[in-house]
Amino acid sequence: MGNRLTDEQKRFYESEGYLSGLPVVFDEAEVKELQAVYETVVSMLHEDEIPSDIMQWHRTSKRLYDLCTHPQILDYVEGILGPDFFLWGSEFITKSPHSDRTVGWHQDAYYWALAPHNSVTVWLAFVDVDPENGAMQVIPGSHKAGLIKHQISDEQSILSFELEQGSFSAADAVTLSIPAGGMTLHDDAIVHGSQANRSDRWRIGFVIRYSSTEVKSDMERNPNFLSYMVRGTDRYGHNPQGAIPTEPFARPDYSKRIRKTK
Ligand SMILES: O=C(O)CCC(=O)C(=O)O
Repeated sequence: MGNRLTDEQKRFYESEGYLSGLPVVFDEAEVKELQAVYETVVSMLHEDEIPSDIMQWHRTSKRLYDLCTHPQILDYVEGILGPDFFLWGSEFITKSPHSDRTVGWHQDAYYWALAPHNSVTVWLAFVDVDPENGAMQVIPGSHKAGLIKHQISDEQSILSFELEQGSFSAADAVTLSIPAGGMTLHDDAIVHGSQANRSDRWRIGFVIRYSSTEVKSDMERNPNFLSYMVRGTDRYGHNPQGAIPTEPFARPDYSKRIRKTK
Protein backbone atom coordinates (compact mmCIF):
# COMPACT_ATOMS: atom_id res chain seq x y z
CA MET A 1 0.00 0.00 0.00
CA GLY A 2 1.45 3.37 -1.02
CA ASN A 3 1.53 6.58 0.99
CA ARG A 4 -1.51 8.84 0.92
CA LEU A 5 -1.56 12.54 1.72
CA THR A 6 -2.56 13.23 5.29
CA ASP A 7 -5.33 15.72 6.11
CA GLU A 8 -2.64 18.09 7.35
CA GLN A 9 -0.78 17.89 4.02
CA LYS A 10 -4.01 18.50 2.12
CA ARG A 11 -4.75 21.56 4.26
CA PHE A 12 -1.22 22.85 3.71
CA TYR A 13 -1.59 22.48 -0.07
CA GLU A 14 -4.97 24.19 -0.01
CA SER A 15 -3.64 27.20 1.91
CA GLU A 16 -0.10 27.46 0.44
CA GLY A 17 -0.62 26.13 -3.12
CA TYR A 18 2.20 23.58 -3.00
CA LEU A 19 3.46 20.57 -1.08
CA SER A 20 7.06 19.45 -0.53
CA GLY A 21 8.86 17.14 1.88
CA LEU A 22 7.09 13.97 0.70
CA PRO A 23 9.02 10.69 1.08
CA VAL A 24 10.98 9.86 -2.10
CA VAL A 25 9.00 7.83 -4.64
CA PHE A 26 12.04 6.18 -6.29
CA ASP A 27 15.04 4.58 -4.56
CA GLU A 28 18.65 4.87 -5.68
CA ALA A 29 18.50 2.00 -8.20
CA GLU A 30 15.25 3.36 -9.67
CA VAL A 31 16.76 6.84 -9.92
CA LYS A 32 19.57 5.34 -12.04
CA GLU A 33 16.89 3.89 -14.34
CA LEU A 34 15.18 7.30 -14.52
CA GLN A 35 18.49 8.88 -15.49
CA ALA A 36 18.89 6.27 -18.25
CA VAL A 37 15.39 7.21 -19.47
CA TYR A 38 16.47 10.83 -19.57
CA GLU A 39 19.61 9.92 -21.58
CA THR A 40 17.43 8.07 -24.10
CA VAL A 41 15.18 11.11 -24.45
CA VAL A 42 18.20 13.39 -24.95
CA SER A 43 19.57 11.04 -27.61
CA MET A 44 16.34 11.60 -29.58
CA LEU A 45 16.66 15.39 -29.66
CA HIS A 46 17.81 17.22 -32.76
CA GLU A 47 21.07 19.15 -32.60
CA ASP A 48 19.47 22.57 -32.00
CA GLU A 49 17.03 21.36 -29.33
CA ILE A 50 17.06 21.34 -25.54
CA PRO A 51 14.93 18.84 -23.55
CA SER A 52 12.22 21.37 -22.64
CA ASP A 53 11.53 22.02 -26.34
CA ILE A 54 9.70 18.73 -26.72
CA MET A 55 6.61 18.22 -24.61
CA GLN A 56 4.13 15.38 -23.97
CA TRP A 57 6.51 12.39 -23.97
CA HIS A 58 3.77 10.34 -22.30
CA ARG A 59 1.77 10.43 -25.53
CA THR A 60 4.34 8.56 -27.62
CA SER A 61 6.63 6.76 -25.16
CA LYS A 62 5.27 3.95 -23.03
CA ARG A 63 8.19 4.28 -20.62
CA LEU A 64 7.23 7.89 -19.90
CA TYR A 65 3.51 7.07 -19.84
CA ASP A 66 4.24 4.42 -17.20
CA LEU A 67 6.20 6.98 -15.18
CA CYS A 68 3.30 9.46 -15.34
CA THR A 69 0.90 6.75 -14.14
CA HIS A 70 3.10 5.41 -11.33
CA PRO A 71 0.63 4.35 -8.58
CA GLN A 72 2.43 6.28 -5.81
CA ILE A 73 2.46 9.49 -7.84
CA LEU A 74 -1.24 9.05 -8.67
CA ASP A 75 -2.05 8.39 -4.99
CA TYR A 76 -0.54 11.75 -4.07
CA VAL A 77 -2.32 13.55 -6.92
CA GLU A 78 -5.59 11.92 -5.89
CA GLY A 79 -5.14 13.49 -2.46
CA ILE A 80 -5.42 16.89 -4.18
CA LEU A 81 -7.77 16.36 -7.14
CA GLY A 82 -10.03 13.67 -5.72
CA PRO A 83 -10.86 10.31 -7.34
CA ASP A 84 -11.50 11.31 -11.00
CA PHE A 85 -8.66 12.89 -12.95
CA PHE A 86 -6.71 12.72 -16.18
CA LEU A 87 -3.10 13.15 -17.27
CA TRP A 88 -2.45 15.61 -20.09
CA GLY A 89 1.05 17.11 -19.90
CA SER A 90 4.67 16.13 -19.35
CA GLU A 91 8.00 17.78 -20.05
CA PHE A 92 11.61 17.86 -18.91
CA ILE A 93 12.91 21.14 -17.49
CA THR A 94 16.67 20.98 -17.22
CA LYS A 95 19.66 23.23 -16.68
CA SER A 96 23.22 22.22 -17.49
CA PRO A 97 26.01 23.04 -14.99
CA HIS A 98 26.55 26.83 -14.81
CA SER A 99 23.70 27.45 -17.24
CA ASP A 100 22.22 30.96 -17.15
CA ARG A 101 18.85 29.54 -18.11
CA THR A 102 16.01 30.48 -15.75
CA VAL A 103 12.27 29.95 -15.57
CA GLY A 104 10.69 33.40 -15.28
CA TRP A 105 8.09 33.93 -12.53
CA HIS A 106 4.72 32.82 -13.88
CA GLN A 107 1.40 31.12 -13.20
CA ASP A 108 0.78 27.92 -15.19
CA ALA A 109 -2.94 28.65 -15.58
CA TYR A 110 -2.03 31.80 -17.53
CA TYR A 111 -0.59 29.56 -20.27
CA TRP A 112 -3.24 26.87 -20.32
CA ALA A 113 -6.57 26.88 -22.16
CA LEU A 114 -8.23 24.97 -19.33
CA ALA A 115 -11.28 25.83 -17.23
CA PRO A 116 -12.13 25.69 -14.41
CA HIS A 117 -8.71 25.94 -12.72
CA ASN A 118 -8.33 22.58 -11.05
CA SER A 119 -5.01 21.16 -12.19
CA VAL A 120 -1.92 20.03 -10.33
CA THR A 121 1.70 19.60 -11.39
CA VAL A 122 4.10 16.97 -10.11
CA TRP A 123 7.74 18.11 -10.22
CA LEU A 124 9.80 14.91 -10.18
CA ALA A 125 13.52 15.23 -9.48
CA PHE A 126 15.83 12.99 -11.57
CA VAL A 127 18.86 14.33 -9.60
CA ASP A 128 19.22 16.18 -6.28
CA VAL A 129 17.77 19.65 -6.79
CA ASP A 130 18.60 22.56 -4.45
CA PRO A 131 19.19 26.33 -4.42
CA GLU A 132 22.67 25.95 -6.02
CA ASN A 133 21.49 24.13 -9.15
CA GLY A 134 18.38 26.23 -9.68
CA ALA A 135 15.55 24.47 -7.85
CA MET A 136 12.03 25.75 -8.40
CA GLN A 137 10.80 28.53 -6.11
CA VAL A 138 7.19 29.29 -5.18
CA ILE A 139 5.39 32.21 -3.56
CA PRO A 140 3.30 30.53 -0.85
CA GLY A 141 -0.40 31.40 -0.93
CA SER A 142 -0.15 33.26 -4.26
CA HIS A 143 -2.60 30.83 -5.93
CA LYS A 144 -5.45 32.49 -4.03
CA ALA A 145 -5.08 35.91 -5.67
CA GLY A 146 -6.27 35.00 -9.20
CA LEU A 147 -4.34 35.40 -12.44
CA ILE A 148 -1.91 38.32 -12.74
CA LYS A 149 -0.92 40.04 -15.99
CA HIS A 150 2.15 38.52 -17.74
CA GLN A 151 4.57 40.13 -20.18
CA ILE A 152 7.17 38.84 -22.68
CA SER A 153 9.88 37.22 -20.60
CA ASP A 154 13.55 37.89 -20.11
CA GLU A 155 15.91 36.36 -22.73
CA GLN A 156 17.27 33.74 -20.29
CA SER A 157 13.89 32.29 -19.45
CA ILE A 158 12.83 28.95 -20.90
CA LEU A 159 9.26 30.30 -21.03
CA SER A 160 7.83 33.06 -23.25
CA PHE A 161 5.89 35.04 -20.63
CA GLU A 162 6.57 36.10 -17.07
CA LEU A 163 5.00 38.25 -14.40
CA GLU A 164 5.57 41.97 -14.38
CA GLN A 165 8.02 43.21 -11.72
CA GLY A 166 6.17 44.45 -8.68
CA SER A 167 3.12 42.22 -9.19
CA PHE A 168 4.32 39.89 -6.39
CA SER A 169 7.10 39.86 -3.78
CA ALA A 170 10.05 37.63 -4.71
CA ALA A 171 11.32 38.12 -1.14
CA ASP A 172 8.54 35.73 -0.02
CA ALA A 173 9.84 32.89 -2.22
CA VAL A 174 10.37 29.40 -0.82
CA THR A 175 12.91 27.17 -2.61
CA LEU A 176 11.76 23.59 -3.15
CA SER A 177 14.85 21.41 -2.67
CA ILE A 178 14.08 17.81 -3.67
CA PRO A 179 16.26 14.70 -3.34
CA ALA A 180 16.67 12.57 -6.49
CA GLY A 181 13.59 10.38 -6.83
CA GLY A 182 11.41 12.78 -4.84
CA MET A 183 8.63 15.08 -5.97
CA THR A 184 6.61 18.16 -5.09
CA LEU A 185 3.06 19.18 -6.02
CA HIS A 186 1.93 22.65 -7.08
CA ASP A 187 -1.30 24.42 -7.93
CA ASP A 188 -1.93 25.79 -11.43
CA ALA A 189 -2.26 29.38 -10.15
CA ILE A 190 0.72 29.55 -7.79
CA VAL A 191 3.42 32.07 -8.72
CA HIS A 192 6.65 30.13 -9.34
CA GLY A 193 9.91 30.19 -11.29
CA SER A 194 13.57 29.30 -10.91
CA GLN A 195 17.02 30.85 -11.05
CA ALA A 196 20.18 29.91 -12.96
CA ASN A 197 22.26 26.84 -12.14
CA ARG A 198 25.32 28.09 -10.24
CA SER A 199 26.65 24.59 -9.54
CA ASP A 200 28.86 22.03 -11.31
CA ARG A 201 25.88 19.65 -11.39
CA TRP A 202 22.97 19.16 -13.76
CA ARG A 203 19.48 20.10 -12.67
CA ILE A 204 16.94 17.69 -14.19
CA GLY A 205 13.23 17.78 -13.47
CA PHE A 206 10.30 16.06 -15.15
CA VAL A 207 6.96 17.83 -14.70
CA ILE A 208 3.66 16.00 -15.06
CA ARG A 209 0.26 17.72 -15.31
CA TYR A 210 -3.09 16.32 -14.19
CA SER A 211 -6.60 17.80 -14.10
CA SER A 212 -9.85 16.88 -12.48
CA THR A 213 -12.45 15.57 -14.98
CA GLU A 214 -14.62 18.72 -14.75
CA VAL A 215 -11.75 20.63 -16.41
CA LYS A 216 -12.37 21.30 -20.09
CA SER A 217 -9.78 22.20 -22.68
CA ASP A 218 -10.60 24.99 -25.13
CA MET A 219 -9.93 23.03 -28.32
CA GLU A 220 -9.85 26.17 -30.45
CA ARG A 221 -6.93 27.51 -28.47
CA ASN A 222 -5.25 24.11 -28.06
CA PRO A 223 -6.41 21.79 -30.88
CA ASN A 224 -3.77 19.14 -30.03
CA PHE A 225 -4.99 18.62 -26.48
CA LEU A 226 -5.43 14.98 -25.39
CA SER A 227 -6.46 13.60 -22.02
CA TYR A 228 -5.61 10.20 -20.53
CA MET A 229 -7.93 9.03 -17.76
CA VAL A 230 -5.61 7.70 -15.07
CA ARG A 231 -7.92 7.44 -12.04
CA GLY A 232 -11.65 7.04 -11.56
CA THR A 233 -14.44 7.79 -14.02
CA ASP A 234 -14.96 10.56 -16.56
CA ARG A 235 -18.55 11.70 -15.92
CA TYR A 236 -18.14 14.82 -18.07
CA GLY A 237 -16.60 13.57 -21.32
CA HIS A 238 -15.29 17.10 -21.98
CA ASN A 239 -12.00 16.23 -23.62
CA PRO A 240 -10.64 14.02 -26.41
CA GLN A 241 -8.89 10.91 -25.09
CA GLY A 242 -5.47 9.79 -26.22
CA ALA A 243 -4.39 6.21 -26.93
CA ILE A 244 -1.80 4.66 -24.62
CA PRO A 245 1.51 4.43 -26.51
CA THR A 246 3.01 1.04 -27.27
CA GLU A 247 6.58 1.89 -28.25
CA PRO A 248 8.97 2.31 -25.28
CA PHE A 249 10.37 5.56 -26.74
CA ALA A 250 9.24 7.77 -29.62
CA ARG A 251 9.44 11.52 -30.22
CA PRO A 252 6.22 13.52 -29.79
CA ASP A 253 7.04 15.78 -32.73
CA TYR A 254 3.75 17.64 -32.74
CA SER A 255 4.39 19.01 -29.24
CA LYS A 256 7.25 21.37 -29.83
CA ARG A 257 7.52 24.42 -27.59
CA ILE A 258 7.76 27.70 -29.43
CA ARG A 259 10.33 29.93 -27.81
CA LYS A 260 12.15 33.12 -28.63
CA THR A 261 15.73 31.92 -28.43
CA LYS A 262 17.63 28.69 -28.04
O1 LIG B 1 11.31 23.77 -13.24
C1 LIG B 1 11.06 24.96 -13.03
O2 LIG B 1 11.90 25.74 -12.65
C2 LIG B 1 9.68 25.49 -13.24
C3 LIG B 1 8.68 24.44 -13.55
C4 LIG B 1 7.39 25.01 -13.98
O3 LIG B 1 7.27 26.15 -14.33
C5 LIG B 1 6.22 24.16 -13.97
O4 LIG B 1 6.35 22.97 -13.77
O5 LIG B 1 5.13 24.64 -14.09
